[in-house]
Amino acid sequence: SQRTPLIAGNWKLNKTIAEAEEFIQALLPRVFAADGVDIGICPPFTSLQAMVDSARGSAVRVYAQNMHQAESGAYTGEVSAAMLSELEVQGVVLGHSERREYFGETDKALALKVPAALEAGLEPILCVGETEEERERGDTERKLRHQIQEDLAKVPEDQLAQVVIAYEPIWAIGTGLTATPEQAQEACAFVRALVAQRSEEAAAQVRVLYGGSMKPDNAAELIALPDVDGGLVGGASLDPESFAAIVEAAK
Ligand code: G2H
Repeated sequence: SQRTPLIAGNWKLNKTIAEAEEFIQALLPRVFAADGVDIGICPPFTSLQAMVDSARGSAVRVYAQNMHQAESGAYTGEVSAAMLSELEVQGVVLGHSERREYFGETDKALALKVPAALEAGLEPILCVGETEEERERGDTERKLRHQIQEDLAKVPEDQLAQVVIAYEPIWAIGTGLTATPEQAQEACAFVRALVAQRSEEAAAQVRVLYGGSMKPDNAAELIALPDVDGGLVGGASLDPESFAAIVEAAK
């Protein structure tokens, strides 16, 4: 396709600055010649500056894992889009299922976060996905439709293509269970069709990633699917060798 695949490593609550430095020094020589694939790492806030500095001049881009929708104000513990953009990060993960589940992240907040990120020049990686219960009830499409419609409602049509959407079935996250290629393709195609309801042009350009126990041994098959444009990788992104192997699988 005309879409460049993106492999983004979501470190979650892992790695001190020293550990992040060790990782990036081991990763850079392994992805030196990674043509045709975009590479992202998503460290905790504390390592963002160090990773931006260490990755400068390389193919590796840095993403934050969350941000607040407000420009400033009395929101203890939060950071704004402008603060991230000042660090020269590429973008920000928004609406990860762990944030939705453990930190009360709502579609209402996401509807403000996604445009706030875009306005600050950040590339949002918006995560969507169904629970095991929802899949068993046959509610996968209903859930995806709800999340995509709500979370992207305030994004202007001409900016939709700049959003990356990560489809992450919650039952596959950190469980070792991976969606079958059929399930991943079906859901990612459905996500793209939802974007097409707003803009056909954006749907052709928007990158849809698969996330949920992506590993070096299943990555190639998933990334080769017609509507899967890369992966959001958790556990397997913590080790430079396995992360580089997934990048290699996306070439
Ligand atoms: C889903 C994924 C990364 P893992 O959370 O976002 O994690 O690959 O460990 O399932």
